[in-house]
Amino acid sequence: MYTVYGDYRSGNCYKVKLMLHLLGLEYQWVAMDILKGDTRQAAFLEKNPNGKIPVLELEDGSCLWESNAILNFLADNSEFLPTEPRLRTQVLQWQFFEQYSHEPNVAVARFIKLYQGMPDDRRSEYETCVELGYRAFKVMEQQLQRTPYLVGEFFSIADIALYAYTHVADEAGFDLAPYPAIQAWLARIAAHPRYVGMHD
Ligand SMILES: N[C@@H](CCC(=O)N[C@@H](CS)C(=O)NCC(=O)O)C(=O)O
Repeated sequence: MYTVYGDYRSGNCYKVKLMLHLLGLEYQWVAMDILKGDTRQAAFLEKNPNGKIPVLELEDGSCLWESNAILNFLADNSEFLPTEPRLRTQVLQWQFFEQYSHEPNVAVARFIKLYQGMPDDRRSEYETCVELGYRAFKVMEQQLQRTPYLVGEFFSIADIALYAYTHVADEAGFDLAPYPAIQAWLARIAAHPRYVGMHD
């Protein structure tokens, strides 16, 4: 059985939880609190020297970290990860986009607003994150106007990676009303029979 070290409020951790549910895999969840410094403890740094969650621990005790890498591991040989090279590369393309253009803006804006209560010394950084976050949503909207999922016709780990923080973008202060294709896509993912919510 897998063990996930994670925080229920974290979108990066939620990616792993959603993937495990969609695949119907059993796991145990070890709750971590980043605000209390759990990820800085020596025992945890043995699992991820970078001191970040999520971490997926396998039965033999080996650990995998970086949320999108974990998604690729779990989705191997499943319907959520195509084998055809061009499609598989498009999945990676969206996952790299998520880590470089989306998550550093949407998740950081959410952290500053929701976790930190918008301290004055981070307000200008927050505003930059919001501007760049909307830029990322525009890119997603353009794709989702054309195809039901980010990589064509099927639900993949590209969608899981980008769903995680997009579906809680309102908590970061974003308004997705001008992005109808993103809203329809969010509803499509949430309608999956094995879907699990972030706080379920
Ligand atoms: N690129 C990493 C980001 C992981 C990350 O930033 N995790 C946050 C929680 S969402 C964390 O562990 N923060 C604790 C810290 O940086 O001390 C991934 O996708 O897994």
